[in-house]
Amino acid sequence: MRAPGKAASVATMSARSLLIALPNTAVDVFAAPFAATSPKLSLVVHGRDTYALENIAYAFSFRPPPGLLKSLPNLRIVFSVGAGVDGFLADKDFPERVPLVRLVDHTLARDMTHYIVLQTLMHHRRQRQFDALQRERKWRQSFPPRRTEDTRIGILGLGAIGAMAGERLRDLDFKIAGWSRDRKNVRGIESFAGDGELESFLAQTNILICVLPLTPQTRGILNRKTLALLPPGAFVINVARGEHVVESDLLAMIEEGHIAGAALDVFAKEPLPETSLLWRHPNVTITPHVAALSDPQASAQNVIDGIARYERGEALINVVDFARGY
Ligand code: OXD
Repeated sequence: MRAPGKAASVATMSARSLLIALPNTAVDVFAAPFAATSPKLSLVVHGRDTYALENIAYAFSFRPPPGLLKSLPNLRIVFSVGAGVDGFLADKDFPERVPLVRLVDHTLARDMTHYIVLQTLMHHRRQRQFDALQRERKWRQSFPPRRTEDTRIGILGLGAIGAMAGERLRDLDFKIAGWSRDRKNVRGIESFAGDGELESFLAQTNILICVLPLTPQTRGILNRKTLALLPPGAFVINVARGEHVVESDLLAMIEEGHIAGAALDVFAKEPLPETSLLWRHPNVTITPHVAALSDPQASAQNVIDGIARYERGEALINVVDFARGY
């Protein structure tokens, strides 16, 4: 069998080829580390190389074209370039017999934490308001200070990223709580768990940070009903997926004054359409899905380590549980 495609070259075949299925702009940067660290692994690029479907043992992707993975009869492992795996779960034909390994990486959690701390402090220290005053050359010290000890930060999702961000913000003296599916034990972070505790978690949160995986249970979790549970003046930071937020509800609640504003790195539709009202809202900070970019070296190493484990007959780590969706 031959894969359809532009077929610019015929890659060297081997029964253990790694198929890279990424947008053209990302291929070179994510393929380069393999040549340096694992020169014997034969790489083929979907849409560029012609390859025999049966020769592909491993795949490396983020949002694979639907049905592509199913067409690979000897596929052994699928590796995600990034932390979020919703792009794979969206493929109804994902071959569930094949383990999907996600990226759990210190640099990713650290960079995400930088973004979260940055946006938290920008809001907490009213930096946007001072920026506006600077533009008008106005010296005004009258904004009432916010007391750090009285500011409660709530983190939706207490995995590797949520826990690291929570720990750093805890060390800055904020009061931190986290909400997750199962109860978590992180020093100095109050743990709320399950649907039954979402309401009390939200009711005490002044700055809400979303780092949840996108699953059918978490899609649209921030909507008019849940946002209304936040205390008046709450601020929302979303670094997870745009689909966690019902954008029109968030915008309406900012307009109504119940929500003070938001810092958003992810959107239901990306790139965010020019017509979106979010772009111009003075209380909304927008970044183009850059809170943390997967480090190509770390992502390639995750693949190389996973393949080595598999070939030594060892259990894989960070395998996605399809029932939970992460
Ligand atoms: C990720 C992302 O999930 O880049 O890694 O959004």
